[in-house]
Amino acid sequence: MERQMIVFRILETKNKMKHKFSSLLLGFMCFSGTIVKSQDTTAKILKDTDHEKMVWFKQAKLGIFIHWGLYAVDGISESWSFYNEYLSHEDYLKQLSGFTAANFKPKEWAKLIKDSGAKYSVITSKHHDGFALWNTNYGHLNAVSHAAAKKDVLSPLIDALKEKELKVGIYFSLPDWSSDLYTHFTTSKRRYAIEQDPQRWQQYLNYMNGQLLELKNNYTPDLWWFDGDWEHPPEAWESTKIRTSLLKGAPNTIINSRLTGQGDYQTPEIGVPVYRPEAKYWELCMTLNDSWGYQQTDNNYKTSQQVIDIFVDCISKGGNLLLDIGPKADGSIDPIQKERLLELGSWIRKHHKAVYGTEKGIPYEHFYGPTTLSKDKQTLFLFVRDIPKDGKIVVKGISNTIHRAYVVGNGSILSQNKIAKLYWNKYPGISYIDLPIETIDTYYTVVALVLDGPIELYSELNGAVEQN
Ligand code: H79
Repeated sequence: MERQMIVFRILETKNKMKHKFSSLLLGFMCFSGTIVKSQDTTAKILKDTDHEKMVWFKQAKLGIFIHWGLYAVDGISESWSFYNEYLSHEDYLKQLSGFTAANFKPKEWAKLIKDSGAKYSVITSKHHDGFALWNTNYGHLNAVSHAAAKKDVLSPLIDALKEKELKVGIYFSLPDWSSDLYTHFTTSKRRYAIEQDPQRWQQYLNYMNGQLLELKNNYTPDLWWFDGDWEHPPEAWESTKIRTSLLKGAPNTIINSRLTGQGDYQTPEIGVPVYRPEAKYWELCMTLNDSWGYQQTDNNYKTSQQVIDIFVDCISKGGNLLLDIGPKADGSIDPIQKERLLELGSWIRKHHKAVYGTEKGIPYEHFYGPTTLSKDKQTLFLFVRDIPKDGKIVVKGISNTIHRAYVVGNGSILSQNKIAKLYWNKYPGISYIDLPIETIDTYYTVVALVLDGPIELYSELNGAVEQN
């Protein structure tokens, strides 16, 4: 009869192997056309990322993504509407006269973001359509020269975010479908191929890098969020050069994975990871409805419960959520979007101990739901979505003594009892923790288990007595 106490790390390794197998399976199914894998979950990231600089990002858990651009005027899809030829480029640009920013209140935006519980925000300085929100010296397609706003709208927003002590991320599209120097124009129109006209491509790179340097020098962002790298290989973008130049004098800046692998963290989009991603650092970007920018026809908003479901899923798997809002062209924000952010914020405030600075939780075999762990791994946070029908929640295979169980943000101490525990061996038994109905939260009730030391999970295949 061989019994072993297996520490957390070993179990994690097992899970990784399971995940590798499922990735393989998924890869095969993709190939056979059965499943379309969500974008970018396997995007490579650099191995030599400096862990020190990632600390704030790892602890932050929530960021707010802002998609603001011309597309908010008519409420059409950002850049893709003309790229996919739903309307002409000329008609797309007519939105310039409607981008007024007349009711743009950057301090209110920053307050809303702060109140959502986010620790950082990422703003579209320029989407694939090439429309720049700042006063760029490169080209005329920007909020100052051509749009009705006639002002730089990026600077005041970044100032307001910094004032609220929020970290600042800049979204920048590598492709610029409006630039004559760029290869792609629409889905059916290419301007040229790089190998036919390398000089023209070099001119594009100069233009793009010029804008990047402006952004770097003006705003010293904490994070760069690239997009659209799939249109060219790393050598064409010269992405290693871009990384080097952006980190020069600013080595603590974080870069997402969409710089053809020259990034620090993985960037899955929309697809909430079913399995815990392998990457040490990752962030799911997600819309509130089905659109990134403001679209008045899209009312398919996720409920607050659903937003919090996704958030809890991310943090329990050790990642961040980058939740998107799409302000209107006048700079106002739709009341539903505000409401979702505030509701999330008040839930996070109540449960902040179980959120910020925590680590990914334990496998579902031990608890029927998402969990997180305190940094010292001595407190396990259980996220209870529903109302347990017998007023009890169940935890299995935890070898530690549970010193205390309490409801986070409420304070009630909970009673517990253990079954199936034999005094003469190490099988830890099954703990039932009483969760009175009065303590149930609207979204997730969080129960903290204070342990006698760093968590130890019992994962012996057999139970207490090995019979056969
Ligand atoms: O800004 C929002 C979107 O406009 C942008 N990213 C978020 C944050 C976005 N761009 N593209 N996508 C999202 C999905 C694109 C998928 C495709 Fe493809 C690009 C399909 C075909 C080309 C990915 C890359 C799949 C194949 C190549």
